[in-house]
Amino acid sequence: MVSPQSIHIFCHVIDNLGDVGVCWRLSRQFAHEHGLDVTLWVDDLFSLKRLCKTLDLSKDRQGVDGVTVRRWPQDGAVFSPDEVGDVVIEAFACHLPDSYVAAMAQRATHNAAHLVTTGKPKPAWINLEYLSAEAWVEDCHALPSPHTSLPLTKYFFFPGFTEKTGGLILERDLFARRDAFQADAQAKTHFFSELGVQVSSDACVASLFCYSFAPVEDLFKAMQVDAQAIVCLVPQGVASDAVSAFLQQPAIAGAKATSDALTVQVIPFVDQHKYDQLLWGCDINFVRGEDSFVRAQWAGKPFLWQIYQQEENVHAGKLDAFLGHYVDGMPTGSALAMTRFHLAWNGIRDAGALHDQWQALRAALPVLTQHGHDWAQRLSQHGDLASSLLQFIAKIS
Ligand code: TRH
Repeated sequence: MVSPQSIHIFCHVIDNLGDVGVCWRLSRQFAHEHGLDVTLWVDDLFSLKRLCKTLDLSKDRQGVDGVTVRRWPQDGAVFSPDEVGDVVIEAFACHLPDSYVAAMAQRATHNAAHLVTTGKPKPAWINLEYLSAEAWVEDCHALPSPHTSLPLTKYFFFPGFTEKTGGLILERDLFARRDAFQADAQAKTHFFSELGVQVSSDACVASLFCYSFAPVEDLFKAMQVDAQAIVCLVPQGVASDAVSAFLQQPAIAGAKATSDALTVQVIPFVDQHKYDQLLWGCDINFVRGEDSFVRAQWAGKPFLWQIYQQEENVHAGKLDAFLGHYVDGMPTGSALAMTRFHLAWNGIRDAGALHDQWQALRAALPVLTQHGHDWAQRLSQHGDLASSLLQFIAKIS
């Protein structure tokens, strides 16, 4: 068996930032921790630039943070067998260009005859799936799907929360960096002041990342009558209508207003590295989609998740499956508070009840804080997605 030297990841941005967020994080991890030659093919460089500020939008091909970032191949692009990656990851069933698949098949055919001379393995083809805590994921994880006409097999690889899945993206040094940051009051103050935020130590600090249709107005009303001062930090561009209605001014970085117990402040939309620090530095985090949802779990803090909505309410089952895992072992009152808030926040139950759910959640915060820390530790025992992928590839090669 020849170990893979190169990985090509293909990412089609459907909407928002989760697809490219996951691919960018994984690309860097393969390059930094596994020494692989990584190429990330993306069809929307603009979205990637929001997470990676140094990206040059004018370039079709560039090296960024140890990764070669390439614009999605143009129609009619032709590839030679040597140009394809030893590992090819098709993120979220994005459909690889036909000419690229043809080159993979050529490599596979050549390979049978020339393995010793070319020294390149048959390409391993992985479809990386979306994250879900539903039970069926374990049954579908790692299933093969042979190509109908070419000598290639694609494998379905599912991230997940159990040992029978591919695990979650987790960098080797993440917990060490998180712990150092959280233990260093000066680093925290410096980080926040760079964002233009001054927080007094007796305030509860929240970060808010959600979809525009989240019941933000109800949340702000609930926070306004909180017994403790709350500072809610909102990256620019998030829930702008509700935020500017509260602020009575455009929701741009630096804008800030206080009403009763609640201060809302707009902060810049930061890169992924700083976004991790934001999650580590806050007392509670509102997150959404897939990647911020996972990062909030690694932050080891209480978090509230707005799940990506799907047709026919499919997301309600996914939310339920996750909460089932998450609240397992929690004291009943805190588990109920966590579950009920999520149902209201996700519009599965009347959002008008958010005020009461917020009060209950606040009361449960000490328990949720301890639980968040323990959960992150426990989850990390399942191994990380990048390592699981490489182990799996070694097995199928
Ligand atoms: O943006 P999302 O909603 O993304 C997705 C996509 O919609 C996708 O199509 C869908 O299938 C998936 O959700 C479930 O949420 P997510 O996944 O959290 O991605 C946001 C990315 O933005 C994540 O990598 C974190 C990053 N981010 C920053 O880097 N800086 C910031 O300031 C903020 C707020 C986020």
